[in-house]
Amino acid sequence: MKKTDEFDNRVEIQWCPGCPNYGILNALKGALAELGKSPHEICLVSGIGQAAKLPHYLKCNFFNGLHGRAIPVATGINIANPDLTTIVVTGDGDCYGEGGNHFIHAIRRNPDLTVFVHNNEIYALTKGQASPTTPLGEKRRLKMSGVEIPPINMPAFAIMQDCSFVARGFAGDLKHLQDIMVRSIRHRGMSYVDIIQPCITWGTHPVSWYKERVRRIGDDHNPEDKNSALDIALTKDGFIHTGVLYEVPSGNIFASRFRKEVTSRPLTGLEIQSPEKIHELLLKFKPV
Ligand SMILES: Cc1ncc(C[n+]2csc(CCOP(=O)(O)OP(=O)(O)O)c2C)c(N)n1
Ligand SMILES: [Mg+2]
Repeated sequence: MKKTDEFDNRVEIQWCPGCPNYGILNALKGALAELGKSPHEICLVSGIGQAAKLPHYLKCNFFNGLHGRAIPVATGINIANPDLTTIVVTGDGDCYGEGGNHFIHAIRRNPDLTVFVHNNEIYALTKGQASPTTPLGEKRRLKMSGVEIPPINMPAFAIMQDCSFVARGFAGDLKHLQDIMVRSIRHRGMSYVDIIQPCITWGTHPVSWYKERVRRIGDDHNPEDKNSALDIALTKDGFIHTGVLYEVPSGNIFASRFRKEVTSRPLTGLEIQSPEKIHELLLKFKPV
């Protein structure tokens, strides 16, 4: 059995045939296998959307919660059990729109999480409405005269706010994406990868349009150089630059600060004082 097969889940996939999300799923399986991880060591967390369905298709622990709310749940999981590799899988709408507030403040808190954003520049699950990354002027059913406000550049924002790992990947360059995923999961502290994922049903451009414009960042870029990382993230030369934009050693992790203030050990390391009381409590939730 191949190491990646360990992560196969026998669930019927609901994405459109040919969706680049399949490639992202395979890259993630490849990255986890490359890191030597087993399914029980991973916890995937997601909200709502096409991207957020990914945890259903991978065999490991997962929590699928409310729209935009994956990051706070994942932060709690990381505090309770820091031994789990906790990965948030989210979309541009879920993470930058509904969950934007959580994302911004997670960067400041610095939990030990990896956040993969499938950025298809629209709300795909709900049939193509404009999201925070839809280009200016783009006409949509609910934006008949075109989107009138500019898209958010979240990688640039994250670099500016000192998120210690910021990268951009492309679902049409899977080997490169897998390498980025491996590096981001290895990184201690909050790591964030914006993944260009052309939507073949509701998107503005076909995959070929992106293939012509995606450029890997050259080896001469030093990811510790914040100004140069910002320069690349802000460049408007018609190309989409992929690779690790910014990577610096992470500061204080949220879970360790939390433990100093609240408890000396993670919840999974605490002894259960009265198991009978927990049993009593659980009985209250038993269906009648
Ligand atoms: C609180 C709330 N608001 C709105 C919705 C409807 N809704 C479901 S998915 C979605 C958009 C998802 O977009 P994105 O995160 O970009 O994922 P994609 O489907 O594009 O992968 C919306 C608006 C919802 N489920 N819950
Ligand atoms: Mg989307």
